[in-house]
Amino acid sequence: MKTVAAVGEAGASVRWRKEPDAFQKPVYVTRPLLPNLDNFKDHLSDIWEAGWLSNSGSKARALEAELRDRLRAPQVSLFNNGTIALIVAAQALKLSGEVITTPFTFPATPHVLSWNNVTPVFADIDPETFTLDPACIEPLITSRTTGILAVHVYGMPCNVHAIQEVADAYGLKVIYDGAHAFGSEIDGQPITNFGDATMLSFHATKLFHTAEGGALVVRDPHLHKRIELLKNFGIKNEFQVTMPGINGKMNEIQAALGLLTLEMVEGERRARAAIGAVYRERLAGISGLQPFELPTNVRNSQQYFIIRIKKEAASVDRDTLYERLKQYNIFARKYFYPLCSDYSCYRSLPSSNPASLPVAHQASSEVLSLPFFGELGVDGANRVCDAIDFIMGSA
Ligand code: T4K
Repeated sequence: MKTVAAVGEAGASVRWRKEPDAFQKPVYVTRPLLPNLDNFKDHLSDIWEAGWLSNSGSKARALEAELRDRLRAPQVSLFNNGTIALIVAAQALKLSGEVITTPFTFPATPHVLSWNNVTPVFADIDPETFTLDPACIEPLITSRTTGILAVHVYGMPCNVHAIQEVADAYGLKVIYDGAHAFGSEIDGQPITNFGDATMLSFHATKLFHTAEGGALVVRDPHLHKRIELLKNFGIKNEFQVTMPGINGKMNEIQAALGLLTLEMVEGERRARAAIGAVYRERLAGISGLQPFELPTNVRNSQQYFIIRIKKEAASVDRDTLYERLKQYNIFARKYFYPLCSDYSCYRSLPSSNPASLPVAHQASSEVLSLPFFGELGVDGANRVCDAIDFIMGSA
């Protein structure tokens, strides 16, 4: 640590503070779980021996069975990534016209609608949960509305009961983008139990991953059949193709990686919970800084650790903190800034008017995703806090 003079007001006594050392290697917002390489090689040997690399092979079937078990779901469809899974969900549910969604998300969410020739209609979010505000949905419903695409952002469950009520009242389909929500539960119920379909992402940046990958979980067996057809070109059998499907299949190498990372998930969840506890304790006293908290009836997916920096109360704003952390080799992320409604491809939509999305704009200007992965350890988390403390002047 270096000792430096703290910024003091004219005439005030100068405080001397220790500047924390920068990390030697870059610290990213996340790191993928990597199973023992020999164990992975064993799976590769099986795959080589079988000479079967894709198209619902034994590894993919085994992973599907494991996930059905874990998610307590009657059926799970694996995909090559979460975005294609969502595109297929929208196709399978025959969404058309307009679908109401959130602007506070990753680009994949509204893009999935565009790829289905559906216009995204952005509704504002709830100030506490940052998920689609059910009260903002109803005023946006028109004769063209066919569905709601809501996001369990950071694994925070949407208000599923209120959303279902609106959907039922207007005959709308509900799709949940649960890219961040693997392992989330509401009152002990798996998050995938709600809506018509839920997508999970198994991208390398997700706690449970298959390098690239994803899944759709639905409860209706007819819908499941349709999804299985759509993800395999619509092929019913060797001589019958019944619908214009796509190639959404997960391959055997992805599935083998998934079988191994699945065994590591609970340990990783515990390691992340310990890091979260350090962040919560150490950052609590910093003026203007609030950890984003989940309600007690929710099982945390442990996907991200988010802080909010309140401009009016903090000594530095979110953007300054984000930039200055880089000096310590810490690469936090602004998930999610900018809002999707501000992208050049969506800006001209009537629903993108910032005046109708005040909460989303506020959230997007305040959030910062901190490094959150088991390998960081409690010591690493403390060092991240030292840097934040120092930058924000409370050390
Ligand atoms: N819906 C929502 C709400 C989503 O958040 C996402 C994806 C999707 C849908 C689509 O699901 P997928 O089709 O991806 O299954 C990352 C992920 O690529 C993306 O999957 C994720 N959301 C998003 C929130 O995060 P970027 O653009 O931030 O990725 P990148 O490359 O900047 O990676 C972030 C950090 O992770 C890096 O700074 C370092 C670390 N990293 C990344 C990779 C790929 C590693 O350490 N190792 C790696 O292999 O989007």
